[in-house]
Amino acid sequence: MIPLRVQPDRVVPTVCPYCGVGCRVDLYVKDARIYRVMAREEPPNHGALCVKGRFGLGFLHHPDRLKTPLIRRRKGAELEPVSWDEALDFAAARLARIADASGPDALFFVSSAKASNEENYLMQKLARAAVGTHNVDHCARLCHSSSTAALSRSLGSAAMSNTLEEIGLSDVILVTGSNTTETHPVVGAMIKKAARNGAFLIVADPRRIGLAEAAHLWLRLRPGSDAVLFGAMARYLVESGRFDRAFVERRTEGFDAWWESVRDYTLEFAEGVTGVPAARIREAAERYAGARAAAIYWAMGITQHSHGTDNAQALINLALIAGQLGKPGAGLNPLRGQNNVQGAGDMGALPNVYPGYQPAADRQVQKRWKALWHTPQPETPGRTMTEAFESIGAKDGVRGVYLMGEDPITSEPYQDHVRAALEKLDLLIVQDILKNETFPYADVVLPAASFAEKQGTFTNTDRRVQRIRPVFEPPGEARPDWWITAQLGRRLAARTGRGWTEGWNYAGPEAVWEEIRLALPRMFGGIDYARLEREPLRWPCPHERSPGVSVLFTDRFYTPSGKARLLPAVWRPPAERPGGDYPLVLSTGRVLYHWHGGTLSRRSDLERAYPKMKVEVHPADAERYGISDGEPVWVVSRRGRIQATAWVTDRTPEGVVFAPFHFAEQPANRLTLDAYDPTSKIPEYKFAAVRLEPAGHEAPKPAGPG
Ligand SMILES: Nc1nc2c(c(=O)[nH]1)N[C@H]1C(S)=C(S)[C@@H](COP(=O)(O)OP(=O)(O)OC[C@H]3O[C@@H](n4cnc5c(=O)[nH]c(N)nc54)[C@H](O)[C@@H]3O)O[C@H]1N2
Ligand SMILES: Nc1nc2c(c(=O)[nH]1)N[C@H]1C(S)=C(S)[C@@H](COP(=O)(O)OP(=O)(O)OC[C@H]3O[C@@H](n4cnc5c(=O)[nH]c(N)nc54)[C@H](O)[C@@H]3O)O[C@H]1N2
Ligand code: SF4
Ligand SMILES: [Mo]
Repeated sequence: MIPLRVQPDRVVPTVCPYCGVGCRVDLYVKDARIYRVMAREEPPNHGALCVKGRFGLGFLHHPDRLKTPLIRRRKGAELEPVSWDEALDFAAARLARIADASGPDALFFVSSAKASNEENYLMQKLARAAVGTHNVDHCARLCHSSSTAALSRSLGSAAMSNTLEEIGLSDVILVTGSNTTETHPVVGAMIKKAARNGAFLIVADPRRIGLAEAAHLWLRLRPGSDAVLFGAMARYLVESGRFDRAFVERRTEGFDAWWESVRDYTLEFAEGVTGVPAARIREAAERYAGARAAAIYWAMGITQHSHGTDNAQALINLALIAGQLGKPGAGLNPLRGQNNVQGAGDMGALPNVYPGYQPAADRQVQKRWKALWHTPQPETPGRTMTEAFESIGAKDGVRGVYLMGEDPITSEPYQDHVRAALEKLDLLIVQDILKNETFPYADVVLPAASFAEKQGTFTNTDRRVQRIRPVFEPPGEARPDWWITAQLGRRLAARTGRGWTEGWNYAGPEAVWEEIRLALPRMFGGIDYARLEREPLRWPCPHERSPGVSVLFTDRFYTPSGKARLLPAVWRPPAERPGGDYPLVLSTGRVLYHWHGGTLSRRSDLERAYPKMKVEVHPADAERYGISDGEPVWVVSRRGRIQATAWVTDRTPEGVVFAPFHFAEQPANRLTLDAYDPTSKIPEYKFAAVRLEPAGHEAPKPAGPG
């Protein structure tokens, strides 16, 4: 510990690397170590930070940082340290060998929402230009893919329609499926403040989360029943004449088919399915539609279901029916999770779109990218990440995976399946800053520089592009992701004959950004590094004098017709229902102090603040199954079991067990199932059938099929 009075060697302004709020921070550095993190007095955080930004950066100096390139020459051999040249040659040769033998679609590229815009751009360029496949994706597949699927088809743009600065302008705020005070804490605090200052706060969440305590109206719906809840609200508004008729007539299409889909969703029907009293659903609808400006914020409670796209669609339909779009303080606002998940999508790290969300299957679009990259383009869209993992081992399946900043062992559902799949791969490249849980499966390890060791840009949840800056040198031989991917790009371009090795000679991230600007002038034409040095800018920002657009859709939607599409959103039950030996519902998610599989947060001071995995069990269920508060308990599903400490609390509703997925030794994803939403391919992380058994007496029955 360095005392607080110490004189820093330097103070570096940058961006917190954890969540999509994108808080701006000053890092105080002494002897190449960060000893203090201070919030900057500017948007988006205005002097506020959460514990992760403040105390969570210890991972930068952890002994598990990767410092040397490693290769495994044969399956079964040990990983051995090699030079960069040897590692890159080896990786490129192995990638090319698979592409030659089985075609470019036998390779899959996982980009990273923790890496910069420039790095995501290069990863998808590698797949499309140097290899010749659209097989590229990132963690949004596991996250907001349901929101983006529904928003793009309905509105023509999937980003937040409004901005965090507008929270104070809303007179009603509806938050659903977002544990905001723990997962976007600075936004959670802004929403609480707005509620104290007169905004009416509606929270729809099964758990008594922090915002439920602060809400004026809490709708404690049953997990998985959202499409009925929001469908019934919209239906009631139309039926009672409280909807925005002018908005619906002028700015939307598809009313009739939508109306047909919610015909049965009366308030009474909704009460039966959701468990929320009809009068409360009615009040929520009236408040929301009656507001001058009402905003909806949502996250994983909506999206991570086998019917996540319908859930998100139900929210969109509600906003359109109530005319709560295209004005300050209103809007549809998916809170994006990772620091640069917005950017990873913007940069086209997705199998169905190029950068700027240009459709990958469109011949005209392909032609434009061919001209920019001087390389023929693959014609058919690629696989999603979840489909790619499912395909491993199958005849036409994926044989080689290049992972940048992603840890599938802890983050994908049904861990036993993921392990088996990774073992079947002919090639796994892991490019990461730390030894994560997937590291042992790697055939090539490429040590990356962290956010504090490189230049680049991140785009936060409200479309704000912000610069990061190097604080110190990367450890050992670690190099920035952009450098590594460009090195592989040049080698692959030479080997695969997909020409144009010059397209990989970048002087640095700024040169990559200039290529992005050139390709996407309407989104980023006005954003350059020099301007970003003075001010963060929001896209769309088409020219040098544009300050960037805050409120989207003020006069038109980004669909071909300019109108928003109301689309049917039908409720379907979850894939696996509780009953028999598995009578309870498992819901997985997050706690304030930890991050995903724990790779970052558990290698920092946060580990001391929250050292033990706790599962929330309702008192009635605890009584029924003989579970005591603070005692160990087995959580058992059809796929496996884990042991954790029981937290007996009515935070979680009766019949529902909540487990965080941050503890790799007790992986919640050993329990989850691989059921996916048919449109977005997102896994059903928020609903699986489990049972509880007190631990310590006897080992539970082994989990088997059925
Ligand atoms: N501390 C911390 N913060 C994070 C992260 C982290 O790992 N740790 N990860 C980041 C990332 S990538 C993301 S995507 C975000 C996620 O942010 P959140 O989505 O807020 O995180 P979850 O814990 O998954 O919370 C989901 C919420 O949905 C509720 N829920 C569960 N089932 C249902 C349902 O059927 N309907 C409704 N309406 N609600 C339901 C849960 O009770 C919970 O309140 O957080 C980001 N911020
Ligand atoms: N059961 C369950 N599972 C879930 C979820 C859930 O709610 N429940 N949520 C899902 C969601 S929303 C998400 S977003 C995913 C998250 O899943 P992942 O994206 O796999 O999770 P992270 O731990 O954030 O992994 C990021 C990796 O990036 C590395 N990294 C950090 N910075 C850099 C960098 O600059 N360069 C490189 N190369 N690597 C870097 C970290 O060391 C880490 O290994 O989990 C999903 N899984
Ligand atoms: S709210 Fe998000 S961006 Fe801000 S300090 Fe916390 S983790 Fe970092
Ligand atoms: Mo996420």
